[in-house]
Amino acid sequence: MKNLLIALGNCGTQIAKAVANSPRLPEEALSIYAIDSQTGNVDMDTIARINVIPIVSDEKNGSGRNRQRGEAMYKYHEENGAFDEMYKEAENSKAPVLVVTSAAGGTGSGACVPVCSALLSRGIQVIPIIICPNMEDPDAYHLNTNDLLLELADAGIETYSLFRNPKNTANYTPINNDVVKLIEIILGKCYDKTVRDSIDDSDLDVVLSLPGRFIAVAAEASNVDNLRKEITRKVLNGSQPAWTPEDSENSTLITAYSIKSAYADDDFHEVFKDINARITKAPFDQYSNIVNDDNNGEMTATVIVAGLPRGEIKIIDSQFKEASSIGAGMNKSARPSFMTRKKATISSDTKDKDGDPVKRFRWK
Ligand SMILES: Nc1nc2c(ncn2[C@@H]2O[C@H](COP(=O)(O)OP(=O)(O)OP(=O)(O)O)[C@@H](O)[C@H]2O)c(=O)[nH]1
Ligand SMILES: [Mg+2]
Repeated sequence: MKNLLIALGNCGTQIAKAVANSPRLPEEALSIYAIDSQTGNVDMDTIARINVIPIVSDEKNGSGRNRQRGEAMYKYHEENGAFDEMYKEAENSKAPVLVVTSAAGGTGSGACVPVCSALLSRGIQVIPIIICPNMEDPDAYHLNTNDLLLELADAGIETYSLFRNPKNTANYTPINNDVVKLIEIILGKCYDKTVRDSIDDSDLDVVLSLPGRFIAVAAEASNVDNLRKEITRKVLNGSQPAWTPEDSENSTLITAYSIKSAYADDDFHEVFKDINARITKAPFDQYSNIVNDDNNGEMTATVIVAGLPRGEIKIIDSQFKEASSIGAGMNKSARPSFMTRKKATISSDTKDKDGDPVKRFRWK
């Protein structure tokens, strides 16, 4: 059985492309759908691997960063059957189905809740991976983000993952690769078989069923000390929000650690000791995958911490200071009634060449 990833909007589509390049996530293991209101993001390579569903709707491509419009476009195409095949595939996929999108835009952020709800209503476990704006991004990004998180909670999403975009750069390659890593880890593609402690699908099922936010990171280095520093840096200061010692006191956490090195059973404690020091109350449960393998001198480690609180959001002052209107201080003058007899209407009776009505979506 395959896993399924549904990518939304521009950000989602870029991440889908990075996922498509992962040797750990080949076509036989993972089906990928990308849904966006722009088709310019898609090249021939992408089309070969990714099922692209355009939700272009009218002459105004995109959503104008308007979540309601993103949602309306998704629902319109849903009603017309555009996602029937994807939903069928989701029903026959290995759980969980992953949905990846930025929170800040219109198309992906607006489509995310209807996609998740459609899957949940079919009894499918769905985990959203949400790319949040950084704290310096414009208010409109944060308004969209906050609305999305609230609506996901209302829709019944319990387990989820959040990333925070970097400041002062639009180079998304590193963070997109971090998302790819998370996907590899949570789909169980980083755990080699071993006769020692191991993490299997049912262990992952427990970890990913724990309500709350989870993080998943991977690191590699050529010695224990560097591996410890690198994995600790990625957990505490990486693209996924970390947690405070108080958060760990107040949360029921489950952890899953993996290590592959020549002396993995000896290195295990050392590599994760700084991360463990941040978990002040012992986790409810802990899984580990320990592989003794020389691995050509490279050492690799992964961490999942599940059950975390959401973390910081930016509260936006909703008192907008509107500019005075173009007609401020003016009154409408009267005019002869014959001039208002004609009113603008939107006709919906366009026909195609066979005489069938053309259904057109219009944003009013
Ligand atoms: N991590 C990451 N963030 C991205 C990427 N592309 C855009 N973003 C961020 O995503 C947010 C904008 O969302 P988009 O995904 O472009 O929006 P959309 O879903 O296409 O919606 P529209 O507003 O209709 O274009 C901003 O915060 C960008 O910084 C990407 O490839 N990776
Ligand atoms: Mg877009």
